[in-house]
Amino acid sequence: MKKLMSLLAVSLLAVLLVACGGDDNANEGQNGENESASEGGEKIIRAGIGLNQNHPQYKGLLKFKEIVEEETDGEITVETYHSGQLGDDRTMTEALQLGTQEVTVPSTAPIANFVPEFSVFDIPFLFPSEEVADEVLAGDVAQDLLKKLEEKDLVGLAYWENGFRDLTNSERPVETIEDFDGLKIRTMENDLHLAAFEELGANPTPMAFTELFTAMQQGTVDGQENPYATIYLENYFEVQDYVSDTHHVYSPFVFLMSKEFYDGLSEEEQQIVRDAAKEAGEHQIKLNREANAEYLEKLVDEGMEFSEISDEERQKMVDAVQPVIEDFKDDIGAETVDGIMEAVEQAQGE
Ligand code: TK8
Repeated sequence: MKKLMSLLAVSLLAVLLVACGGDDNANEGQNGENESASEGGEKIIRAGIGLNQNHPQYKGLLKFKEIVEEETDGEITVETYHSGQLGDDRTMTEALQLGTQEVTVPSTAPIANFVPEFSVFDIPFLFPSEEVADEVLAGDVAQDLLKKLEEKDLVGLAYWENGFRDLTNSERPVETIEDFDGLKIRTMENDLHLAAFEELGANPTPMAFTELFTAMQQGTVDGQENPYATIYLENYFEVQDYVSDTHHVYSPFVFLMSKEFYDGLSEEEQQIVRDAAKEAGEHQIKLNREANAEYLEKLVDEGMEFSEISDEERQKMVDAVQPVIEDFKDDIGAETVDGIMEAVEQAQGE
């Protein structure tokens, strides 16, 4: 019922936006009627993300725009929107399903609300390194997961990178598992994330990314977890005092396209957007890794206190969250969990 209500709300919002011309980019066809972006003449891709214009994710979107407009000689135009201008991850993903938006690039965690198997990437401490993550995401199990999106009117064109997630808070340094005790931590809207932070002793709250800064500013939550690039570029150092290198989850992004729009493209155009999403993803991942490497130092320069998690303490966290993996294995799908775990072992072994 809740899902139906939110879909109805999104549909009403979409109708209102288009009806009152809320966006001067509305796709007016020749006869002034609104039509889906891939019908009629010029095709328009409305590409929206939650992070701001300084983040490597937006630079990846600009790269996608550059490639697609060049390769199609302007037949396809890409409009880029950042900072949640078109809504939060779940709202934008629903807009793709409705055909009122064409591209968004959420973390895999909120995608799990549409395709539960994607929660496999939320298993804490799954990936030991970026290199192993690269290998596994390029492998059959992860690539097959993208195909499952089509059952939900979505096309997954490529994996991009959000990165290793680290904890910040405004209450105390977090160096041991005991330090999590009672901390009000915002998590992404994903049941596995929620359960994992409960096992660590925190008091987690699921929340859309667009509400996070205000919630920290008002003290509704004590802390959050995201890669250093997001923590720095979203200015979380203004409302958070402590940062710890928990590295508890590696989050991929998925470059999503509306299936309605994708199916309306010619075969050549479909290949162009696929290739562009992959090439722009390589560019985004390179920028993201450069950013994450330098931004911890900048966070300390901005006055945050950094706490390093020892191997011994991290092992206690790994042990504490093990029951969550068993609890969620059926929800995710045992075949997917076992397949990804085997892929990780294989990538580590090489
Ligand atoms: C941005 C989000 C963000 C994610 C989160 O739209 O929600 O904390 O890590 O990157 O997708």
